[in-house]
Amino acid sequence: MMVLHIVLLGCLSSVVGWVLYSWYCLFTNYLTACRIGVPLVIIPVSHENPLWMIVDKKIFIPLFERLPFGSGTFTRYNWRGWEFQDKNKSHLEKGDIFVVVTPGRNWLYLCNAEALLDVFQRRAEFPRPLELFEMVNVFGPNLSTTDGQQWQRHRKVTASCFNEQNNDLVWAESVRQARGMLNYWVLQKSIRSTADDTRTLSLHVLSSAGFGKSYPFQGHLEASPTNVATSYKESLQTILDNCILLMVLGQKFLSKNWLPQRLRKLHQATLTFKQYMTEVYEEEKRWIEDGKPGDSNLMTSLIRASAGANEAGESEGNCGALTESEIYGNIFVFNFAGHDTTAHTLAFAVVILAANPSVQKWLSEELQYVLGDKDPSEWDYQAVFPRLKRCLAVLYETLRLYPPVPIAKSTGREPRTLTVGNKSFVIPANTMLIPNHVAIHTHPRYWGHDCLVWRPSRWIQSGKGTNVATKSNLDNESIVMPHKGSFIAWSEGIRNCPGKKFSQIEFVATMAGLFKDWGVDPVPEGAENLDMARKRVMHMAETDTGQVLLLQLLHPERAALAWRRR
Ligand code: HEM
Ligand SMILES: *[C@@H]1O[C@H](CO)[C@@H](O)[C@H](O)[C@H]1NC(C)=O
Ligand SMILES: *[C@@H]1O[C@H](CO)[C@@H](O)[C@H](O)[C@H]1NC(C)=O
Ligand SMILES: *[C@@H]1O[C@H](CO)[C@@H](O)[C@H](O)[C@H]1NC(C)=O
Ligand SMILES: CC(=O)N[C@H]1CO[C@H](CO)[C@@H](O)[C@@H]1O
Repeated sequence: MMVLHIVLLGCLSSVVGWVLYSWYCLFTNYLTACRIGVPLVIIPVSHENPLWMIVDKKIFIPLFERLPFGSGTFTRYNWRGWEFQDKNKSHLEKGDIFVVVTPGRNWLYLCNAEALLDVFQRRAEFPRPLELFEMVNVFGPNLSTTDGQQWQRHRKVTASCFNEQNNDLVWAESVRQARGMLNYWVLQKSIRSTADDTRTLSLHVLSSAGFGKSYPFQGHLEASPTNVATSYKESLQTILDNCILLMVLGQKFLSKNWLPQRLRKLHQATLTFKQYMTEVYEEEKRWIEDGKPGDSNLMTSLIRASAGANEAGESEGNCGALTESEIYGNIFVFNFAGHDTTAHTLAFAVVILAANPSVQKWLSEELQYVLGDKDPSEWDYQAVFPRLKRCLAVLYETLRLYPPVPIAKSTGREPRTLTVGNKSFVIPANTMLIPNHVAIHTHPRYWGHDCLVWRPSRWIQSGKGTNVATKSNLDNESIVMPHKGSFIAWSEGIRNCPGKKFSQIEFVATMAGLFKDWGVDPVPEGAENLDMARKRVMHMAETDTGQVLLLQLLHPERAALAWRRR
């Protein structure tokens, strides 16, 4: 009995100790934040607390929301991804800059185009907080987890991979995959696997343009576990789905064989994925050594550029090359950064288009005009891609309201001054600085009164003349670029997304493949008519969306879709 009491007492006192310590940290952070001179919001649990990350929105927040006094600061701000639900509200209430005080760090939210551009340009003063990206290091040091000089070396080599030859590959493969996906979709009366299938598409594009491995599209019901593509897809999927666990537990710990089945499966997935990359790497290297021309996929370019950097480095006396493990690291980052981002964006776009038939019509006008009766295999990247502006506008508009990638910066070790509007602020060291992309993408100052409406045509300028879509003024249309700094889905400045063009090409090619001759509608449920079904699907996109690792549809299978020929 005595022992039990002591154990209980021990547990209790450590919990009490932890709570007291949290409060103490919260209080000192509060004092620090007061000195900045901006509005404050105080929350009791840090956004970075790994245990909280696993349970916040899934369990606790809905529980608290149900309590009578429930809806307050805590339920509004104390979960990852609150920005999406909040839209422009907080910044319209509190101004362009405010701080969320947590027991961990202070989180400063920023929603001002000029100030954001300034932050993106001052890369050394506002570095990316590396801890958040530790997980990626499982596969070797990499672009995302390095900073300073290391990063420059990585970025130089990796930037050379995303070139026009590679873009050609991305285009051709995306068209092929999109046609494959369409062929699979049109055979079914009701498709619930839209998000799953766009994931397959994006994975296959990546594996082709990334490693030179091209697979035919495989629908949700066609996957077979023995297929190489499937095992690669599944291992990557498992890794991406369990990123947070992998980050919290670490690769070393996961290799213990007394762990539960699920964790051992995760470990197995990391091994399978690594093995797959090793095979591709060895194969590509042999090709290069044999002097075969090969194509310009990302892996080949990395190996080549790295060898090139090596020679150049030797003559200059510094070491510019990437090592083998660094190449793996970067390839994993490409997978990590390029897979779900485009997959989720495509899923959003298809579902939202299903709810907006007039936009589909508008798209197909352009597609018919530019592509005519040409066979998809003849669609030429150089000639066609720049002319598909409406397709690109759909991407921009989708990313505006549903930006998948959260961006985070920090002040690092020293306080920094930052000018927002006409006022200067001193931001203390070790403060998180969050460019609030959802807020700036929906701020009426930059986007007008219909800022919350999904309307791709806001991105198109139709030259002079009439608004009637005659042939001549389809050619005169161009993309209007918004106020600089008010659209940051790919981030901005020197550390923006190197896969920006890659994702644009993939998206536009997929739109072309899908919507030239076909259209999509939601399948009505029960007594619904088509119009009601469209409203329901749009409502789902607007409200049943949340941040898992990225922003995504939480239950895409709830929107059953059906394709029909125009
Ligand atoms: C719609 C699609 C995409 C969006 C919205 C997107 C967005 C972003 C954003 C916002 C960042 C910066 C994150 C930060 O600063 O914290 C980023 C980084 C990155 N993205 Fe993308 N991305 C997309 C697609 C891709 C694709 C297809 C690839 C590669 C094939 C890619 C590769 C990368 C890499 C390697 C980085 C890290 C760059 C660095 O650390 O310097 N992205 N992306
Ligand atoms: C954002 O701004 C618009 C336009 O001023 C407004 O109509 C809308 O309600 C705001 N959104 C939110 C979530 O407050
Ligand atoms: C801030 O600066 C702008 C132009 O630079 C000026 O029009 C405005 O009056 C200033 N606002 C304040 C509060 O000083
Ligand atoms: C389209 O552009 C061409 C040349 O730039 C111009 O001659 C023509 O008038 C424009 N048409 C319209 C409808 O704006
Ligand atoms: C977080 C981090 O920087 N991790 C590794 C990245 O790569 C360098 C070498 O390239 C390592 O020294 C870091 O530990």
